[in-house]
Amino acid sequence: MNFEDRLSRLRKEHRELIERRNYSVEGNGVFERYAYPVLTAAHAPLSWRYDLDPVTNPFLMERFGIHAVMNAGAIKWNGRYLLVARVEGADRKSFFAVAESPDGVSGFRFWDRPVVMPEYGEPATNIYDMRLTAHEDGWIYGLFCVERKDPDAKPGDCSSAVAAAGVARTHDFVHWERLPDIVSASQQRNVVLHPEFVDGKYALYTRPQDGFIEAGSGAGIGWTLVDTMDGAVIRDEKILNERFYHTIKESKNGEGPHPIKTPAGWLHLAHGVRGCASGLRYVLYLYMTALDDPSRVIAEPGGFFMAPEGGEYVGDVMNVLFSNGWIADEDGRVLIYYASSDTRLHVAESSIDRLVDYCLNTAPDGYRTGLSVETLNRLIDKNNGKTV
Ligand code: BGC
Ligand code: BMA
Repeated sequence: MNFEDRLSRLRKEHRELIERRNYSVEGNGVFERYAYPVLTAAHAPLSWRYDLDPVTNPFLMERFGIHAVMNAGAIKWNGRYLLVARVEGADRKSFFAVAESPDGVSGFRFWDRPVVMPEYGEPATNIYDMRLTAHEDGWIYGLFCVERKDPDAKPGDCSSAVAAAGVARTHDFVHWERLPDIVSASQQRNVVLHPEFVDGKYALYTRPQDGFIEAGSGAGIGWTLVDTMDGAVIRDEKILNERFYHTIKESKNGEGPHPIKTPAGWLHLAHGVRGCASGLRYVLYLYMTALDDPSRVIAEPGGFFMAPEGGEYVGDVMNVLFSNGWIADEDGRVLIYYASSDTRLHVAESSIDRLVDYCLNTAPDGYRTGLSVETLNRLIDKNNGKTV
C-alpha cells in the first residue's frame, strides 16, 4: 500500500477507535463493566508513533513503539473527565499522558503531548501509577512511583531497584511543579494523598516495604501525617490495613486512588496480591474507614471486589487488575478506572450507595473455611425462609 493510502487507513482506524461508543454490560449488581477498554496503546495519537513525512519515512513505519496504556489517575476537572495514564513504550519506560473524555466512559482522547515531568535528584529510570488528589490546600497533587536502579546492586545485577514516592502539583495538568521525593526509611510505592487536612497536617496512605518486590516486614497499607508536601518525611507509620495469610492480599497490598467521602465513611479501593504457580495475582478490594478518623477501618468485605475476567487475564503481566483512579460524580455515580494485565485501561460503573451497601453488607473474611461455610449457610437459610 502506498504512503497516502496507508496513512488515510491509519487515520480512519484511529478515528473510529476513539469515536466508538462504549456501553455497560450487566454484572453482579455491585458494578457494571463497560464493553470496550477506554484507553489502549492504539489510542496514542499517530503523531506520537509515526514520522508522518513520506521523505524521511517512506514505509510509514512506527518510529516510536507505544506498548501499553494502563494504571491511570482520574479526576473530574471543570466538568471534564481526565485521566493521567501510565503510557509504556516498547523500551519499557513509562511516562504520564493526559486523556480526556466528555462523559467518562467513551471518547477518551490524549492531549497533544505527554506530560514532561521535571526531575528531582537522581533522574528517574521509570515513573508510574499516579494518584491524583485535589487537596483542600488548592493544589492538584500527583503522587507517583519513582524507580531507580539500586545503587548497592552487585555487579551483574540488572534488576534490583529502589522505589520512592514522587510528588508533583499542578493547576492545569500541563505545568507540573516537582517537589522533593518523600523521605522514608522503607521503599515506597502506592503512596496516596488524602484530600483533606487531618489535625492541620497532610495525611498520606503509604505502603512500606523492605525490598522493591518483597514486602518483608512491611505489614500493609500505612497511614502517616506530615507537616508539608514540600519535603515530606515519613516518621511514624501506623498500619491501617494489614496483609493476611491465605487471603487475596497475602503477599502485598496497596491503596488505589484516594478514598471517597460518603455519609457512612471513607470508601477505599485497594489492590491485593497473592502468589500462585503462575506468578503474582493482583485483584481489587474495597474497605471503609471512619469519617472522624480515616485511619480506622469500619468495614471490609471478604475477598475481591474485582478480579480479571476473560481477555483481562491476558497481557504483558498476566493475571493483574490494578486501579489508581476513580471518579465520584455529582449524581452519585462512581467510575472505576482499572487496568488489566498491565496492558489496557477499562472502566466499570457503580454508585456510592451500591459500593457502601457492598462494604457494609458483605461478610468479612473469617480467615478459615469453616466460617466461610457458616456465612454461606446463613444466606441459604435466609433464602429458604428460615429465621436465623
Ligand atoms: C514495574 C511495575 C511493577 C514493579 C513491581 C516495576 O519495574 O514497572 O509495573 O509494579 O516493577 O513488580
Ligand atoms: C505493581 C504496580 C503496577 C503494576 C503491578 C503489576 O507493583 O505498581 O504498576 O500494575 O505491579 O505488574
